Amino acid sequence: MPIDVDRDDAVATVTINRPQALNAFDDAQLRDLLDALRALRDDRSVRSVVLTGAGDRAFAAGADIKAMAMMGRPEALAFGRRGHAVASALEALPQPVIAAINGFAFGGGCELALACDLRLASERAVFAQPEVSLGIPPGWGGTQRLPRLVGPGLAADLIFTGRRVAAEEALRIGLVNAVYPPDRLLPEALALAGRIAANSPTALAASKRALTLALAGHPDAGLAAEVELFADAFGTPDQREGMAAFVEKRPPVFGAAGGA
Ligand code: CO8
Repeated sequence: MPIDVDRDDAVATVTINRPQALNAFDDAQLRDLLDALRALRDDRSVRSVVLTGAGDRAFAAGADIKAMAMMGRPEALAFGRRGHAVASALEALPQPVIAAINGFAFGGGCELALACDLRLASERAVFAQPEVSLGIPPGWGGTQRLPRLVGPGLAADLIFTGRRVAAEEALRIGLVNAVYPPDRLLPEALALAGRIAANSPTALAASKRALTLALAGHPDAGLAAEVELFADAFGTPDQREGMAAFVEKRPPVFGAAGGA
């Protein structure tokens, strides 16, 4: 399958599985990923998600250049919009998403990683937005999400030069949260996903929504939404259980998303 989904208790692992093309995305692959994300969104038993690439060379080497080479404007617009839909679906998932970047994250591959909530990298990971070397600008959100993560100056450097960023630099500039030896990457990503999954799914979804809004538009709108989302949590079973457990010095036991 071009996209594999595995489950381990409350953690889902989504694997981009086209290693013969270094997991580059054609339209079919994008559609499959979108379908997989929609299914995860509606599965309240999934509490965190890990996104990674098959094989040991690539997370995703971008959009499929061989397919793009044949496209005119209408096809490129549809393909660009599909990439946007996938990135937005990652961002809009109620569950936190961890990108486990095991190799090349180029172009659209880097842009999908940027749409995840957390990024863990293998020591072998390499990042780039090389689109300008192909005669196109970034098209799956890189111009918007990269400056928010690393700052506008560094984003301009990476996008205007297309240069490669090794894992060590990616950590230094805040492009990734942590770097691990290749064989530790997936276990560490799954362990982090498991720790996140132990928390209240309702509170995670509200936090994620508010964090997303923090980077959209003027901070006032995000702050106004944050206070509403914060207040909405009060009186829910998860809020009562989380706070009662603290007071009673025991681990909390949360229900499914929605606080049921
Ligand atoms: N598309 C299609 N096929 C690819 C891609 C790709 N992006 N990347 C690698 N492949 C294929 C190669 O063609 C090769 O296939 P084959 O064996 O059939 O020739 C196979 O994967 C292995 O690749 P290499 O032999 O090139 O492996 P190397 O180790 O020599 O090099 C690199 C690895 C450096 C990653 C190299 O493959 C490379 O530079 N790939 C292209 C990376 C790139 O430029 N990505 C950005 C693409 S543009 C983009 O993502 C824009 C997104 C927004 C689109 C908006 C649309 C409007």
